[in-house]
Amino acid sequence: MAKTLDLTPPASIKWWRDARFGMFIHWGIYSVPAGTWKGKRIPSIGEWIMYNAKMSIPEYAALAGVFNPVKFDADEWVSIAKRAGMKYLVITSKHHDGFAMFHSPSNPYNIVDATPYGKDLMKALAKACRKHGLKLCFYYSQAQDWHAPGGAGHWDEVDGGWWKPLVKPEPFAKYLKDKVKPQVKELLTQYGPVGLIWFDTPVAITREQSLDLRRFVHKLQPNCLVSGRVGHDVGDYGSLGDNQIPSGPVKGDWETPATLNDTWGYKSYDHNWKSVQTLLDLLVDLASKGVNYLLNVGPTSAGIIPKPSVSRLLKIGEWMDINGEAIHGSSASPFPYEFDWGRMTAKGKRLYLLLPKWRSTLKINGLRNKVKKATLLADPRRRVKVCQTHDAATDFHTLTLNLGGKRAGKYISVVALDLDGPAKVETLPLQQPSGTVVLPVYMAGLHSAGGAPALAINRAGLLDNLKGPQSSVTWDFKLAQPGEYEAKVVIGCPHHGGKAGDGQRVVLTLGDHKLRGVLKADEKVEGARTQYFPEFAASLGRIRLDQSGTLHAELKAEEAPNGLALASVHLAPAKRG
Ligand code: H79
Repeated sequence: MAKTLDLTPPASIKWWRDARFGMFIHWGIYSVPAGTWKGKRIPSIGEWIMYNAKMSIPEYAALAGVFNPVKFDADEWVSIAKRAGMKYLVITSKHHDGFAMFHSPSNPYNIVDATPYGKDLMKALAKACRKHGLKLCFYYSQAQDWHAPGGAGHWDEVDGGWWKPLVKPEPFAKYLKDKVKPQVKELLTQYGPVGLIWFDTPVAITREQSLDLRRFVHKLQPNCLVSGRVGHDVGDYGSLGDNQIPSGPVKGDWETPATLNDTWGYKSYDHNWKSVQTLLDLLVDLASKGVNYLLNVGPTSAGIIPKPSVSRLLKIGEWMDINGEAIHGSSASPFPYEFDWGRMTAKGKRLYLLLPKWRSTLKINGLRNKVKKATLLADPRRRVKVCQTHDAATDFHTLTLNLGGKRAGKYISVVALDLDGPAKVETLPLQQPSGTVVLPVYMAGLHSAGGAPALAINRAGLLDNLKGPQSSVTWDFKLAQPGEYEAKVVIGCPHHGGKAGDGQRVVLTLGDHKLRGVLKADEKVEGARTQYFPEFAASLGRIRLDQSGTLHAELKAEEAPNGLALASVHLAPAKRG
């Protein structure tokens, strides 16, 4: 009988959990064309230029002949990451183009043997990481390799499209044996301790091959973690989609790789930089959900991290100097939903309230602990008045903080709450002090009957497949104020772009009342989280809720042949008139 597979991560994962914030570096010979080929700007992400411009192997390989990053300074790169409050650094050792950015004795298509630069800069980077106390980690594209025979997407097969069957099992196995394993071994033996190997795009790799790679890494360096994209969910932690921000807390260990502009590898004309505010909003949002933020820079072919990236990272660092304790070593918010005023993280008996917009009074419902003290991290001497009440009829605990009129700190102000013990919170969705009620689908009961497919919440917290009247999602939630409410359904998109669910007929039951409607998803949900995975709010109209206390809600898709990607149901006090 087969032994049950033990997928417990090494104990070393503790450093990764505590880190919360890391630097991704996409650097390769694609930084030479920097997004332009034969005078044309090639759309989409820069490190994909070989594929997107349909370059031949000799054409692309010639770029190595001019790759000479004389301005590269390992110490400076690592210092920038450190200043930003990043605790690990993941650099592309080999991307899908197949070119090794390290010295690879097993394969001559590498920086030492094929470029005029001729030096193994990973050695310098390893040294700088040790000096500054960051974990050195390597990205390695284990399945896609457009250069090596047998690799997924090898250019002979490109014209067929790489989403079509792209690998022949035997040449792929040979490629794993002859290129991937020797190179992974080099990465794990030439540079001292490696924090993790960031495998990516596990197209066409079998489960056995993913497991074999995992074992191979752990055998060479038992403390080295293996990223979720090794394939088949056998990594030491999970990887969300590129730039994907979950809508709620995720169980287990997860990370989101993300861009500072819209590319990973350097493109000379991508100036769509996110603001410092947006970057901090994302960092804080992810931390509040227990997710690591791996934020990318794409250095130029000269070896320079673009100035707009550096200036943003340094500003993040200034914020971290004051507020880093709310991020490093923190865990997800004990509340299972997002707040409308900001985000929360936790550490032992401390809660951190992270406010992007200042408010002189902050109210929070559902905290059952006694708050012993509240402190503003940016102004520790300011007195924050704390008031806690309990309404016996509705069993609502309300905490009121008087923060004062003057904003403390920049970008996101942080209040630390010291509790009488580990946080104890109400687990049902609660009406918020603002009057709104959010019913996230990841907190719902999921029901399917009559042979309908079982409903499932995806890793980003959305329900992808609500369709047909036999399936429903239900919630119990607590309301403090009876009254007239405006109901909205928030829908997401399972894939980039599009609106999943627009035009479909749903029915929302709240207590004895029903609201029927066809979703018209024309209100875009604003915010940093939805830039790459948009969400839309569709109004269902008004509904009366006559009683306070615990209420029941149910949503069904009466006619949704294509399925509905559901994020949440929102109730907001209806405006009079
Ligand atoms: O390394 C970065 C990306 O290159 C890599 N993951 C992050 C961390 C990645 N590999 N594949 N993908 C992301 C999915 C890419 C899809 C696309 Fe395309 C590439 C969209 C546009 C270019 C392939 C070519 C699909 C459409 C055209």
